[in-house]
Amino acid sequence: MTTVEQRYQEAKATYASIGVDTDAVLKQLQEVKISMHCWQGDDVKGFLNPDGELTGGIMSTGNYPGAARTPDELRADLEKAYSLIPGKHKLNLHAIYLDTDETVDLNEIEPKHFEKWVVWAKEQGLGLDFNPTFFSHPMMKDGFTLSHPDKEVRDYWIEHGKRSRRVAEYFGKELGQTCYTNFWVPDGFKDNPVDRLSPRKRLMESLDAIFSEEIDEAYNVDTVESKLFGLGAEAYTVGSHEFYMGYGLTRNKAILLDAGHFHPTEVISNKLSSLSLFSEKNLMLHVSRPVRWDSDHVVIMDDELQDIAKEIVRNNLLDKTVIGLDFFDATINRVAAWVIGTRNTQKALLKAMLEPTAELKELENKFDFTARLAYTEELKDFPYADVWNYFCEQNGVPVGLDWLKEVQAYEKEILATR
Ligand code: RNT
Ligand code: ZN
Repeated sequence: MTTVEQRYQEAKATYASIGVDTDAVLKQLQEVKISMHCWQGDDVKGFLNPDGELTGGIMSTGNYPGAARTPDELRADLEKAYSLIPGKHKLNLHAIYLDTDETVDLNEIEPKHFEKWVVWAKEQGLGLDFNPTFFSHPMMKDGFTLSHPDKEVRDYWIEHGKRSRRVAEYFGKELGQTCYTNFWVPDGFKDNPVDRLSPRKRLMESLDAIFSEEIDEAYNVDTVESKLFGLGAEAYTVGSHEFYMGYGLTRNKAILLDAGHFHPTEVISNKLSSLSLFSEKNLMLHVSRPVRWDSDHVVIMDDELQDIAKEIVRNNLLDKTVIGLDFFDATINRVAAWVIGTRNTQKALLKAMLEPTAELKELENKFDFTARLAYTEELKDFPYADVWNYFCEQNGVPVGLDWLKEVQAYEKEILATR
């Protein structure tokens, strides 16, 4: 027996003493797919513009060496990251990550421009999710895309949205897994608008036009992502939370909550239960970490990450929630960023699964708040890390910090030569 297994056996007994079956928990964790985002690998630049400038709507900071410059480099980096993450997952692609020798604009993309990604995903046993790209493009005029007052601008982006859904349908068909296609639109004003209504009406109509094409939901499910404010759109974002909650619920679209898109003390963990009652569709998350004005720091094991995981697990929402990641830090090794954020998300789910939820709910129903507090506090010291390490060992990925050595070697051998 390895030390890791020995420690697992002890942890198993400890958890059994409070009625938790760790073997069953590990089976459950094995089933959870995380939709890991491609854009951490190259600071959201993509391959549409050769110089990969971020020209509006989104920004990443930092210049750590080794960013992927081509689809092949990005895939190599992704393979490295996935090899250090337990389980089988999905990759979340953005339209600007097309892989083709043709010069195509966003309103011209077709499934064939993403064929290499599909071939690779099949090889790797990965599913694919998708995102139309409504930023970093000359047709984003005055900070607006789908809600721009000029119809020509809106039509350009409507066409991009329609084509994106066809790419997603192709992913779903080819890979035999539903592709979740997320619509995030940065449109907004830096300063206080006079008319808050018209841009929202235009956004609503543009989205309706995009979604007018029927696509089998076995292949593609659309999700809509809100935001409170962005860089250069501090006063007003067209696609606010209320906008997309209304839109999603009336159009039967999935609602995506990004952990970094709300007021500084507002949390998405407290929203999942309510939304799950009213949304017929699955919920989708962008697990992220807000820091002051930024919404996209690497996910760490903070209270909100654990609360998100608890809400999903305690309310039996694992089958109703698509867990995506969204962060991009260009000041650290990008493969490490993926590994840290993805493993943390899985670890938080594991911690939540290792709770005797039924017993805790019973205490609460008896209004025994003393025992509830005693349990939830003591549980924090239970040996979840021994269960996690065993999960990693069982999945053939490095235990504890060992993954870092592999990333450092990869940096020396590959990333440093870029
Ligand atoms: C930006 C949104 C959005 C993007 C990706 C790249 O604030 O969170 O999800 O991060 O589309
Ligand atoms: Zn997001």
